[in-house]
Amino acid sequence: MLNRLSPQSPDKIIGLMQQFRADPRTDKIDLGVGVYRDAEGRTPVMRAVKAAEETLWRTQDSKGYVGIEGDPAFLDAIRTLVLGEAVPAGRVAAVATPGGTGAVRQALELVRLADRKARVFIPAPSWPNHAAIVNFLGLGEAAYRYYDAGAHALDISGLLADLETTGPGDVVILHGCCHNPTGAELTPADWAAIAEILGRTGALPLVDLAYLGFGAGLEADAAGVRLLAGALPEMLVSVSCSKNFGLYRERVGAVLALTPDETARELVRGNLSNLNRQNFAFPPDHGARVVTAILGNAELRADWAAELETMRSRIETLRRTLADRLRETSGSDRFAFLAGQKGLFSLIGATPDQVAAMRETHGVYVVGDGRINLAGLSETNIPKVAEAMLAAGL
Ligand code: HCI
Repeated sequence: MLNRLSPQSPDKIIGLMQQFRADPRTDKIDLGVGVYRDAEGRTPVMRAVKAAEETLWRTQDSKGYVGIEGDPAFLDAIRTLVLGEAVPAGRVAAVATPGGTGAVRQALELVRLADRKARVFIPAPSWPNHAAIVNFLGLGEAAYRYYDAGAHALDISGLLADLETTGPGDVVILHGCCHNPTGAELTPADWAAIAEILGRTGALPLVDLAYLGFGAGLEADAAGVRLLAGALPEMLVSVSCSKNFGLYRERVGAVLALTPDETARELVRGNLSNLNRQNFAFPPDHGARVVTAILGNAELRADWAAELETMRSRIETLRRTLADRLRETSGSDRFAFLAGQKGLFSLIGATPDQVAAMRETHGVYVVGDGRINLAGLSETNIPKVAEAMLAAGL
């Protein structure tokens, strides 16, 4: 039986992570997988997480099952964190999922339950798992223009023109903030234009929110998804707590589904609940409980927000420092775009050969499409990264 399987191509980002680990060079630099790193190159457990875990360890007296949909207090906390007061709670169905990937998967399975022929519009480019999951589920895949690689900037006119072609059977994946892999952000005016088009065409937005707080700050990063929520009858949101709570391996995520009214909400909730039951029954609870404890306690919440802000501003500083270094060493302004983009990622415009040269000659690991994780930079390694980029011919 099992010999009938066909080989699968591994995820490029995870493959690169393994290749980096196997590289014996001590001066290697990892700009691959999207995890936050501090100045020492560590992905720390956040202070508020440690404090909440300590309390949880002391007070938790059972590891018995929670509900199929996850802890209602967690779902309430996530709904408020993401949507604020944009819509009444009675319009939102929610389930906890194993991480943001689990949330994207459950959201797209929900779409398939509603319409097996649904077509999913994915920004070009996007996080590779979007297309992978869409294809795995047998949904239709379509691309919309997002990024002008030559200009290193958002292609807003292309994006709006392509979304005009959507219709009621379509889903549009949008990155809530910190676009992966480009770092090119939508302005509030762009979000308003998108809301207007989707309101007219009837396409359903699926907002992937994996980096809330890493772009312009917690409130500003939620502005786009809140604007859509206020303008449209329906929306799906996949939420990840991996990066902004540093809870990667605990797998903390949720799907929020905005519906027109409470009757529709119950229908959607029942379907999301059934999908959880089919796929894994009870979602992971430890990390979700830590998030709930932090968001529900004023002191922990303030400390978490402060640490997140330190992480966010460190990424901004690294962006500026790399752009400055490249300006000095290349004598040109062609890398200025790095300073203005947001979140962990930018595309440096490298060809696959240039990516290979950076890795082989300098031990600088960049994803094959030329994506760098800015958080992998440090004051000390930036000169070497800039040198590797220019030596590779960028
Ligand atoms: C990323 O690097 O884009 C985010 C981390 C990730 C990568 C591949 C699968 C799941 C998550």
